[in-house]
Amino acid sequence: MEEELRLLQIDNPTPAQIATSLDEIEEENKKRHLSVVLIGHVDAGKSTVGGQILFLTGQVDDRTIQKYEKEAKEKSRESWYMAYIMDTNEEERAKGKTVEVGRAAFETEKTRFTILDSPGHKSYVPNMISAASQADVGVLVISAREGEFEAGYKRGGQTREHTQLAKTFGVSKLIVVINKMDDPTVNWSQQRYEEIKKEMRGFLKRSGYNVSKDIQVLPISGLLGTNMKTRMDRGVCSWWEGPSLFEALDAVEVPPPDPSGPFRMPISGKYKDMGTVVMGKVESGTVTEGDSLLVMPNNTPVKVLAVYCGEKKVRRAGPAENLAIRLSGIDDTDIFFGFVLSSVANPIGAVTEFVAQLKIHELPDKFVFSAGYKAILHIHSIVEECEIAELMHQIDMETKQPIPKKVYSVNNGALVICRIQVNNLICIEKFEDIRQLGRFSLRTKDKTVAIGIVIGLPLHQ
Ligand SMILES: Nc1nc2c(ncn2[C@@H]2O[C@H](COP(=O)(O)OP(=O)(O)OP(=O)(O)O)[C@@H](O)[C@H]2O)c(=O)[nH]1
Ligand SMILES: *[C@@H]1O[C@H](CO)[C@@H](O)[C@H](O)[C@H]1NC(C)=O
Ligand SMILES: *[C@@H]1O[C@H](CO)[C@@H](O)[C@H](O)[C@H]1NC(C)=O
Ligand SMILES: [Mg+2]
Repeated sequence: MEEELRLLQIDNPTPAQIATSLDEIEEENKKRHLSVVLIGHVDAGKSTVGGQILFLTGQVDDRTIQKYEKEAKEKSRESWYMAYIMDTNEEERAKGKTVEVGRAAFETEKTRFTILDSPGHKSYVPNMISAASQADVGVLVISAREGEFEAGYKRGGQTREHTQLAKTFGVSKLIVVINKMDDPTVNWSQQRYEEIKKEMRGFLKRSGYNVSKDIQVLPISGLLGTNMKTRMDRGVCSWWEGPSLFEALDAVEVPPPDPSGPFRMPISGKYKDMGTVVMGKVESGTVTEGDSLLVMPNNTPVKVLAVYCGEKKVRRAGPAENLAIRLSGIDDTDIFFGFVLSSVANPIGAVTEFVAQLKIHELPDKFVFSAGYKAILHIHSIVEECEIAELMHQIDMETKQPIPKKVYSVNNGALVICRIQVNNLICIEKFEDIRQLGRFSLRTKDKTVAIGIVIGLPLHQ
């Protein structure tokens, strides 16, 4: 009976088999995916731009907008209703400031986008960095309103700090949107636009961007949605002949993720079900049913029995997919969160120390950052106690060059290179190799002390 069934399936594929082959076809035709982080000074309009994108792509209806208008008015924040689409918690709405990174998704002709709306306030810099280190492209939002550009751009303003941090944490392309062009102090003035553009281009060049290749500047109104989805209305602004924000985003060129890289999937969940099922997001490479892999750092050889992408069984899956993988060869009790499912030919290294570039954010009272400092390391799905073994040198934020003198301790705001040690073997990568496995935060008492990237690993372990 069973034999018969199997024969039947060859001639008449089951719905599951059809779905599997359709998935593979779909995989191949799929639009590229880009993550976009919105950065910039507090109140520049990041959440408004994010909310407007969702509105323009039909993801928020008029009734909801009216509800937000009413709620914003009740909180004496009339103009904040568009930002309310992204700022969803009570504190954010009451104060008109983003705290948590907001997420949203939309599509253009060639691209599926994930938007990460970061907070501009300086207290939340770690959240901004965490968003930036996940992004391919940055949209730097600048307010053209009288006094606001100046306030954001001066020392201590977040326009410069965010730009430099975005560059440090891997955002290689920037679209600079000069926002609030509709404001009565601006009235779509070309002179104001050019003034800001000139200043920004000089600064971006000094921060290490190639302004002709990596930077695009354009004027918008996030509040009114002007020059965002469709090109500029000539009745509103006669001098702008360039692209809209959506066009500019669609045209950004970034190297696609490499499906032929070494397979890496940090394990963030597991259960027992006809073998051991592990869950996680593929950060590099491709997995196919039947593959032999290693569970690291304990070097256990395993075999892939089945791959599930969401609810669907697939034969093969590549980078950025969230998967559940059924394995044979390992017991679920031998797997811990933070372990990495890895290729055999090119396995991920397991280390107890690494060299990092760190931005010190907020030290506990009366503490300085020096060798011997202890914190909790959070890197991909790993949570592990660590100690600073050595401060190597401090980096000048603007020039990105090491400061040529011995450093023993640093304070908040410093950018430093240091050596970090942990007690147990951990599997990580250099940030430049696989970003998501090479960026981390250091925390003490639930506060982010520093954010960093892995820049060096020991050669032999
Ligand atoms: N006139 C005008 N006002 C705008 C525009 N974009 C944003 N605003 C206003 O600027 C204020 C701040 O907007 P948000 O979107 O909350 O700014 P944000 O950059 O997200 O601020 P943080 O999350 O605190 O960093 C609100 O009052 C908005 O209505 C615009 O294009 N034109
Ligand atoms: C912008 O236009 C408004 C209304 O037309 C006017 O009241 C305001 O003075 C203008 N502002 C500038 C800077 O030209
Ligand atoms: C910037 O990019 C352009 C275009 O790719 C290139 O011709 C130019 O040499 C680059 N400039 C710098 C300073 O790298
Ligand atoms: Mg915001």
